[in-house]
Amino acid sequence: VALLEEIREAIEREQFVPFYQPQVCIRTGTVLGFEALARWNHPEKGVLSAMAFAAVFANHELSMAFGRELRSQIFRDMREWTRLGIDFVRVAVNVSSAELQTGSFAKSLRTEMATAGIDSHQIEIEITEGVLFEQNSSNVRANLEALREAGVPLALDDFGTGYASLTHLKQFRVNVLKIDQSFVRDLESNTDSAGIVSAVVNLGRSLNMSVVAEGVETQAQRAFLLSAGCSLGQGYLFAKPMPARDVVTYLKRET
Ligand code: G
Ligand code: G
Ligand code: MN
Ligand code: NA
Repeated sequence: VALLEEIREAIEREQFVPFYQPQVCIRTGTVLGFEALARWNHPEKGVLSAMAFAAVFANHELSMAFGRELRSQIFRDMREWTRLGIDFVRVAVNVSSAELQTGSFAKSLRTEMATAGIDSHQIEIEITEGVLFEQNSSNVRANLEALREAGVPLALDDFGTGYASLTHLKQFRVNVLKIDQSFVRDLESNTDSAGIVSAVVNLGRSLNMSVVAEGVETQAQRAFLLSAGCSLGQGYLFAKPMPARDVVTYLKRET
């Protein structure tokens, strides 16, 4: 309860900020987009990652307030990049299960986007497999359906670690599969992981979905992914998540 109270205050004080991690073309290194990852700019403890405030994602009311506040900053950053003439393609935004279970989520998101002047093709909603099995699944379904109708792409995070079946991929019309970093991590030492990665890449290709490999840290992993036909990668090999002010310099260095 003390932590939730602290988080509530931190939202009001705008202590939560988005960091951005590039998603790149594995072959050429071209930046095609970013994933926004929340960080807590804690006045005493410094910059904290999501583990320190995961409690927020289990609380429906706080989760909505948190998401709204974070997206307002993300959309502001995106507008600024556009103003500077930067082609960033799109930003993937993580959405919690609590948000998707809230009936008003899709409508609220569309209002935020309209207010900020953000088009549906400029963002992507990232959800974890577990979301597809939530208790309040009728709200989840309705929200995902409304977002699909609005043209907002859907990415399935941590793919392969949960229970999502091929039927779910079809039913929820997932656009992007993100291969969990646990499979990428031991690509070189574990033939099962290598097999799983190859299979997911082929699955994505057959179903006309993009596939993003997460947690790419070494050139050897990159080479394997390239030979497996995986087109997109994200990980420390390319760049760590960075604050908005570093994105512009990073993109200038890239070109
Ligand atoms: O960057 P980090 O290791 O802290 O991220 C861990 C996890 O926290 C991510 O995989 C993601 O699921 C979650 N996360 C990070 N930022 C956000 C956010 O803004 N909203 C939601 N719902 N989850 C986030
Ligand atoms: O949303 P998701 O759970 O996928 O969040 C990804 C998490 O993984 C973030 O916390 C991010 O900081 C972290 N991350 C991103 N790239 C790498 C990487 O190359 N190696 C490791 N170990 N973690 C990474
Ligand atoms: Mn994610
Ligand atoms: Na992930």
